[in-house]
Amino acid sequence: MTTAKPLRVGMVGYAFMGAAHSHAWRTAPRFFDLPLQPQLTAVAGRNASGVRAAADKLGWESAETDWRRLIERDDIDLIDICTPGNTHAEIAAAALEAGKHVLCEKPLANSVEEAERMTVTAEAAAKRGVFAMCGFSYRRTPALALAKRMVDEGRLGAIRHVRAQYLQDWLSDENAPMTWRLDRSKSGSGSLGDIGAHSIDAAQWIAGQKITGVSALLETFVPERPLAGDLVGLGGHGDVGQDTPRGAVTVDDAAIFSARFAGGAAAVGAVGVFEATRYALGRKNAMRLELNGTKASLAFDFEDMNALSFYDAAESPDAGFRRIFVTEPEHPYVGNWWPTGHGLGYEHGFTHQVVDLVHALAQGTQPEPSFANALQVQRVLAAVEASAANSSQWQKV
Ligand code: SOE
Repeated sequence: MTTAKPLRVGMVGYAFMGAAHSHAWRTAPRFFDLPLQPQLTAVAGRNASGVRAAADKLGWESAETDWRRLIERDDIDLIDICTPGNTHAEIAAAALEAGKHVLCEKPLANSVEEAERMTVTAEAAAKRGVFAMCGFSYRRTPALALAKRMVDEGRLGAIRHVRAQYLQDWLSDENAPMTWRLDRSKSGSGSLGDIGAHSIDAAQWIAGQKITGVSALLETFVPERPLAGDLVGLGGHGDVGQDTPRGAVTVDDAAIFSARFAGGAAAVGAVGVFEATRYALGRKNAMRLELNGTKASLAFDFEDMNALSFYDAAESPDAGFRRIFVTEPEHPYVGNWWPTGHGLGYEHGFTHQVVDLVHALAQGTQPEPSFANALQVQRVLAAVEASAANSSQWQKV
């Protein structure tokens, strides 16, 4: 039995992200020694039977049909926001003002203006010891955390190129149904904010440099989609016929941009290319990142997420890229799991996110990525949209 003080969590939303977060809250204290003991106190969702069933399935002690109840309850210390982007700003502000910590899914908001307000609120709350963090969970994939460590140790030298792709294919079928992810009023943008945001955050974090300007294009390949119930938001194909009514897709299907970076130790910043799409047939969740430095290169593909490819120019040139199997106990997060070679999965990133968040909260320090970090990503998203709307003209961030 742990003697750690409880951290009582209230989660809003219970679909794909809600399930991933629930798993993380349940699992983190079983594999990591945590200074606070997470408790799955309550989950909120609008549909009474749906949220009750989710509470039972995902392990929550109680269910509420209005997120405001979570804020009112004095047995909740942290609000975990797993809902579409259009709801983030209101929920986060209410929680922080009520003295509750916040974990908010990415992208932080649906506009820079909202993200700015959220950041102001979060920075004021932090002065009172109440903290907010944004859920860019890929930072906690061991291979990407190792990449960050290697860049910080100077093993790549100065970073010249950043090559980032996030490729999925679940929209390739033009009869895949409409989902909230394709409705700008709910999601803010399409591939760009949903998956491109992960690439932007990971690239900047690992390279230790910030994007200063972009030239972009966006495309929507399928402008209308069948309105045929999709619960998880990832397309599941229902019964779609010629008569099925169709709804307008109001977001980008694909986003492509080039970027300049600055900051860090390098005199000349890196240049980058980014691509995010849900139409890359055969690529299911290929979140790829390659960095070329003056001394070495690193490459990662989430479809082979336990590995990192490393080329060191100091080794013999014909050694080529070597594969680091990121399953050794000295690799980030890995030592708390299985014996060498057994590998981790998608859900572990969320568990590690909880671990890092809980440690920061116990120490009274700002967890990262902060809302300010996520606001900066939001500014890049906005610059990409502005450039694309203006014939790819260079747009400063
Ligand atoms: C859906 O496109 C999605 O689940 C994103 O919303 C997640 O953030 C990413 O991890 C995988 O793809």
